[in-house]
Amino acid sequence: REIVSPSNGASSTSRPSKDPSSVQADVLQNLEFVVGAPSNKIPNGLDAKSVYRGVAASVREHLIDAFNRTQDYWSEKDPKFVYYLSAEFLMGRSLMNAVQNLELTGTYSEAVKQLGYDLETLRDAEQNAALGNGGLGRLAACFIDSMATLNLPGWGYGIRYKYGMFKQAIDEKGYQQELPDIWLSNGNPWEIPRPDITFKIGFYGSVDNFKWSPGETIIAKAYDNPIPGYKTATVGNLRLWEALPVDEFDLTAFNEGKYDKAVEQRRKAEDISAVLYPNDATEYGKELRLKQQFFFVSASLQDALARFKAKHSDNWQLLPEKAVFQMNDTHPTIAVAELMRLLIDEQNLDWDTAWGIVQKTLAFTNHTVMPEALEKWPVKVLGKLLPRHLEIIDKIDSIWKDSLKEKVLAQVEEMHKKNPPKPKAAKEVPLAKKAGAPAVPEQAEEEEEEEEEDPVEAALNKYGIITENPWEKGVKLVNMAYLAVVGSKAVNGVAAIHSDIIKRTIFKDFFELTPNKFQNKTNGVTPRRWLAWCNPGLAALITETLGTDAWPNDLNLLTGLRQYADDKDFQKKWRAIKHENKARLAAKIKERTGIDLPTEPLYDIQIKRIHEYKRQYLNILSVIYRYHEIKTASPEERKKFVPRVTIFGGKAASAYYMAKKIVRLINRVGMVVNKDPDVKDLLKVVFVPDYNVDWAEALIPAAELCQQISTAGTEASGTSNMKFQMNGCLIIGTMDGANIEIAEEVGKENLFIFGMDESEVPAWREGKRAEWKDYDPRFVKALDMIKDGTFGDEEYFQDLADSVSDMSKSNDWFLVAPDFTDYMRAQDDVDKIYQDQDEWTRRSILYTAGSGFFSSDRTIKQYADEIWDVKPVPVPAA
Ligand code: CJB
Repeated sequence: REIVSPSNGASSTSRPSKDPSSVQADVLQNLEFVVGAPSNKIPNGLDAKSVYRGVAASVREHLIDAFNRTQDYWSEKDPKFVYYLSAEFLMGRSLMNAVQNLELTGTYSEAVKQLGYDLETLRDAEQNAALGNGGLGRLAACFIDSMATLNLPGWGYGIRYKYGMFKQAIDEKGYQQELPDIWLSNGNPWEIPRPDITFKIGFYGSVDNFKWSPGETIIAKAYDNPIPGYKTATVGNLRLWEALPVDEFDLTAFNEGKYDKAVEQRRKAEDISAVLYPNDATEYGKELRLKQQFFFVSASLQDALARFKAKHSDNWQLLPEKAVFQMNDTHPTIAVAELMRLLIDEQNLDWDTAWGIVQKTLAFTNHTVMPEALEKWPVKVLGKLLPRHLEIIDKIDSIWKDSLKEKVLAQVEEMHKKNPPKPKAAKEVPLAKKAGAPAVPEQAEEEEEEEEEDPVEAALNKYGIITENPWEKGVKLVNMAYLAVVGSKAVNGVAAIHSDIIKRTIFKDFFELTPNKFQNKTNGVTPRRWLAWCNPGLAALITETLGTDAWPNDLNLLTGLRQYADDKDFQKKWRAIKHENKARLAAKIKERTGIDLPTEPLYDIQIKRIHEYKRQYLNILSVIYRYHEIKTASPEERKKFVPRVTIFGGKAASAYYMAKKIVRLINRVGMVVNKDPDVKDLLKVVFVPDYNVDWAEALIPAAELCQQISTAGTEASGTSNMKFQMNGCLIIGTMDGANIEIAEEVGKENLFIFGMDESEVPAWREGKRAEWKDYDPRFVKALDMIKDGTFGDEEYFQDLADSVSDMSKSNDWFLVAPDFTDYMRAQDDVDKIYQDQDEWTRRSILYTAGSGFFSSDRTIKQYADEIWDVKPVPVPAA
């Protein structure tokens, strides 16, 4: 594999240094004048939340200063910009990340200490910005971190949701409860409201002679969130939009005493940026969701075009040299139609010119092949909300299909040559067609139509952006992924296997037409947040061992650790750090859940959204069997068990029936196992409630084994696998997503790989399963324990058990049963290797050493070079 070195070339800080006493004075000032704390209470009579706000306000000053310099410099240089359009940005907390990226950790720690606080405590006073569901949203956050670090002129664009990802509580029965995430309740010191930057966004209404008169108009207001790069003076921007009414208040209604009506417009507008839809990789299909998507896309495009126009007036041909918009999954793909509309209707370009520009300015990333995540909007819904856009999409669709006619015709003729169509039998003229006969019964006409379907039309339909819903006759859908593919200059998947699968499956016909459009960009994660900042012990050891602190900007330097993999002294230090991290995690778990955890066992962690395809179920079934084995073991046999702490974390979409059952099952198993005196310290099962970025930062450094066990072919990439790898955590997993590339970097023999691979899955689903009766007796036992009430609620869990064992009711689509045996074999290997701590540690070191490729700096550099054509513009140090 060719490794690109993404280093930004900086070897030391490009930031002004600060001394603790001036920072201290600054914090005190901010406590008084920004937080408004009474002076007699400063600094020692305040709660952590207030002090946090004072410290954050002080850090913000540094950010804003560098932010303004960056943005001014970029504006003056006028380079090409990338705009990352994403409905989700899962940022997590900002205080420590900002302090660390600004290289002010020592200064702030000292200053805060002198005031009688410690930075760690203040850190916990910050709310998590959870404006995303899972992998896709966190990826966007890692990407903007890398863009800033690599000095790439670019902004993220998204929605400033008032309520982020719901808070998850687990009730006493183990059931998931969803509570609102009121993340702005303590203010948000990291944003800069821009009341002067607003755009009008239209909805509904009618189109007359290509002119759209919206029936409803709202305002998008900008909030800028400075994104500090590391070891650079660059501070990038995440611009989020808030929806507001055009008129605050309906005065007439107010004066008439209709108070509710007076504020109705405000509420309706504000609804648009109110909540993040909590569905991960599942389509929602609600009009409000499309409204959200159009809202932020339109505001972002209008904003970027206004900036372009201010510099280049009407020279629109230049747009592709100055701007590129990356569409993060299907959520922002209405951009294809909106950019067309803005160019044609607002800037008066002709269709062909506009379309040429669009196809050079947009790019599209696909993140999943799960059919339920590929958004398709009913024509009715889209046409009502965005009538002009439907018209444009319709025209794109016809021109596109027309352009394929010749090709398709040739294909059909070729096919007919090989396979001549059977001559049609002469048909008797139906009664209904005879003169004077009564009207044709509908049924007869339909049959006739089907028979006479033009083969060219039929072949063209597979390319159709607007097609009939196969499940609902007469209902037409707009396939947003197809619209994006046709309207983009590049389409990419997010790991090698995934990019390959999309070419063979969901975009096969498109790939055959334009193979060069399709690319791979294997995901990555920022090594700052996910190694350097979250695992300070390991970071210090790495710096000391490599003799340089340059690795967070040039992660391939980690290969220098390989030579120490067998070094016993080094292994000892490595293990001690892991042990410290486990102890820290155990303390956090104790504080949050009351569960006491020993720190000697193997820490085995699965954290991700709860999904059938991610197979938390497979994991918990193996845990159940382990529990059974421990309980029935003789005293002699007990000694052979490798003690384990199994930890789960993740949220289930509120309407996802099976996922919620899985959450409950894991919790019920934990409740039974953790208090069973027969088990003692051999097994603990923990479900961490409200898993989020903050939890991940504590869990990942402490993990020794992580579960990446999706059904092969379903997990596009996975990104937690990369974070765990960086932190020296071994992987038990399938040959799926980026696991495959991790295995290439680390050596497949060092992972615990099991299960079917992607090529075997279709045959299994299509037929083999039907003949299969070889249920592993351990699998049967684990299911029996669920069904016999060992964990209570047996009726509630019945259909969960059936879903993988009763083929008359369900079909085990995600292959839990057939993969179980090999999974157990891999688990046995885990236990065996863990008993050899030197070998385990050797592997652990090799994981970290081989993680350089998975820095998001590498990913972003590839996007910049191979799709965006955006060049670094480093900002001169102040
Ligand atoms: N993904 O998080 C989401 N949400 C979606 O709606 C679709 C996909 C995930 O994106 C990650 C980033 O590319 C992938 O690593 C992950 O496999 C995929 O499920």
